[in-house]
Amino acid sequence: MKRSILISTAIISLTGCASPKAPASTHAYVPRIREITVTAVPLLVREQVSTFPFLAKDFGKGGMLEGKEVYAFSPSTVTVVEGDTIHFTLINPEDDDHSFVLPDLVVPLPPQQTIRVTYIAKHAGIYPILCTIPKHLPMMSGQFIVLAGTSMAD
Ligand SMILES: [Cu+2]
Repeated sequence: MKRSILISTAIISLTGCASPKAPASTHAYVPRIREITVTAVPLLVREQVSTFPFLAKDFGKGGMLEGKEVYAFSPSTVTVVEGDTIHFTLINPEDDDHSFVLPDLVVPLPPQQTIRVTYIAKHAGIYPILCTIPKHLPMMSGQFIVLAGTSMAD
C-alpha cells in the first residue's frame, strides 16, 4: 500500500515538471532614462613623441600612423535597452576637435568643451559610434548596443 502511494506521488511530480514551456514573462521592460558620460581620450598622439620615441617612426612618412592619431571614446561600448532615453554628457578635454556620431545624431565636440545631448534608442541593434575627423578614423570608434526590451529579465 505504501509503495503504490509513493509511485502515485512520483508520477504526479513528474507530470508537474513536464510543462513544455516556461511561463511567459508577465512584466514588460519599462524604458529608463540613463545618464552616460563619454570622454574623448588620447592614446597615441603626436604630443607623446618625446615620451615614446618609437612614435616618431610611426607618425613619419610611410609609418603605420602617418596622417593619423589614435584617440578613443571612454567608455567605447555603451549598452542600453530599446526605448531608453540617454542623457549623454560628452567631454572633450583636449585641444583637438572631435565628434560623436550615432545613427541620426552628429555632435561636434569642440576642444575643451562639455556637450550635453539627449538621444532615444529607438531600435534594437548594434551600431557604430564614430568620430568623423578623418585622421582619427578608423581608431576612434566604439559600439552602441541597444538590447531588445524582450531580452530583459524580470
Ligand atoms: Cu576624434
